[in-house]
Amino acid sequence: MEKKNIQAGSPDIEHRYTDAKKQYASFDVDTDSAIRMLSSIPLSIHCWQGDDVIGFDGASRLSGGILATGSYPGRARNGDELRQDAELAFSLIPGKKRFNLHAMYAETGSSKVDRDELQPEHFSRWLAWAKEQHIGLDFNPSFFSHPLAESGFTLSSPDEKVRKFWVRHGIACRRISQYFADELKDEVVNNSWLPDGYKDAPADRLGPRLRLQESLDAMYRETLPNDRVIDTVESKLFGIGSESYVVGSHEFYMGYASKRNMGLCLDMGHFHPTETIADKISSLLLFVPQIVIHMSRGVRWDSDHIVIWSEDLQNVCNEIVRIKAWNRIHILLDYFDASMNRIAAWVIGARSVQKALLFALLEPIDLIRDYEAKGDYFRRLALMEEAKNLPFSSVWDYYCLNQSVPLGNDWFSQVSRYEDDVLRLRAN
Ligand code: RNT
Ligand code: ZN
Repeated sequence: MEKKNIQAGSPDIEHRYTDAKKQYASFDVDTDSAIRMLSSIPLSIHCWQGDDVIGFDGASRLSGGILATGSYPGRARNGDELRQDAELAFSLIPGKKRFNLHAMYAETGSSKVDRDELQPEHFSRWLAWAKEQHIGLDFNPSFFSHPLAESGFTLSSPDEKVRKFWVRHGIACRRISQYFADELKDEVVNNSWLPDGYKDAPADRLGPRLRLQESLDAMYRETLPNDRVIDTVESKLFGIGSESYVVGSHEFYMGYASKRNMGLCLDMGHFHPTETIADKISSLLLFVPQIVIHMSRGVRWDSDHIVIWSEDLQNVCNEIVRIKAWNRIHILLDYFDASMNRIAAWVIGARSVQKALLFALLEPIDLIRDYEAKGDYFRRLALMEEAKNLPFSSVWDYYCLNQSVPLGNDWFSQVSRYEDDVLRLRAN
């Protein structure tokens, strides 16, 4: 892939960086160490933005109460296309990257393999690619877009056969995650989200939750050989078709994860619209070993819009950075927009998260905390506001330059060229 010569304006960028460095230093902030830190924080990029969450196992539409709206041309239709698209996105995103797969992205060749029979070998191409790209992998069982999820219930189904099928799927996925972890000698987040719930008011809220608890216990019973697989469970408030009741609610999984000492996934779109997950992290870290954050953006509802550098995102990143529990918090993207170029969607979201993390790393937190400790609340607030006026963009540009990714909007033309040369030729 041809890269634009980003070195062209570099003397100016270095000059601006030197100035910025001085300004930040006057607030006791070390920009060099912020950049170093940022380049070491892994960001897990979700495969499903590339194909509108369809997968490769024959589903023609997305089910489970989530929705990718839009019909922009160029959706990836197989593993090779998805990998090729992701590679372009990687080249435009600074920092340390991982790739987050769903079970329905298995590559089973000409044989039809149902989800409860998936084996590590069905992901060998993904693994080989991850090795070649020097990236880590994360994984998810897929409890939707499948005939046995059509009733709206999977692990909590009243039908024992259905429950057992999905338990077997969950077990198969943990083993696939273990295979990735062993092969890559790296941690792998194995996150379970399921759509189970009722459209209308249920008469029995307890029964499905008891069944879900039992199924999860069966799914996680097997002790894996080491602790490289990070099992996490993801709650949700409502979905399309499960507006009145979701079995795996926040309380359900918060309780389950803390009781079973396993990880919890917080999706930014899965709470009441004015509720933010920023305030939850410090509490939950006291009770669960690992937290996964699904970076997403709800517009009026859990709409999974592309992540932008919003105040909400900034608050979450501030918390992550302030807490410094780097080995216990994992940052993953989760959104899907089919109304625009999907590679650009990846790049916009990932770069926004990187910006918010950098902004958090550049916060004059020591000074702010001193004011807080002294009860000097006007200085605390005033400094937080003043920090917004520091020359962030000079540090960001310098970081992009160091990471050999395009600066500013220099990446637009690469995406457009790829759209013309590759995406437009795909029949949708
Ligand atoms: C759905 C959850 C879940 C999915 C992905 C595809 O509301 O957020 O994380 O988006 O697993
Ligand atoms: Zn999610």
